Amino acid sequence: MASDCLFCKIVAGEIPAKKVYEDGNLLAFHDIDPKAPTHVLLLPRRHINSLAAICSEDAGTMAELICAAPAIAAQLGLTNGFRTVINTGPDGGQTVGHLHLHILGGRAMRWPPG
Ligand code: D5M
Repeated sequence: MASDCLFCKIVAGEIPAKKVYEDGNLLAFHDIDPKAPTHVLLLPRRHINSLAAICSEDAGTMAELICAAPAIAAQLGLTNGFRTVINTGPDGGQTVGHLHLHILGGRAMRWPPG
């Protein structure tokens, strides 16, 4: 756990979140500032700063993350599709330094993103 990490504090139960999925390695909860009717964040419990920080040892975790996303989207009723986003670094729009996958749905998404 990174002591100054918001999402590590959510993982530890120190900050509340509306959880939608959890297993031994992953946690998903509703985004506090949703950008779509459904907006969930899926993350590894273990602290990884960002996609730019992953290494080969994280391959299994990343596979679990990607595999869990469609199952969570289905659980949330996103039968007509969904958007997944990983913001990385300042120019990528990352504001919380704990790797997370956004799952957005419930409306048609536009392209390109802003
Ligand atoms: O996404 C970080 C996201 O984290 C952003 O959409 C808001 C969300 N957020 C921030 N604080 C909380 C809490 N406490 N609960 C739930 N969601 C939260 P990024 O890609 O880093 O910009």
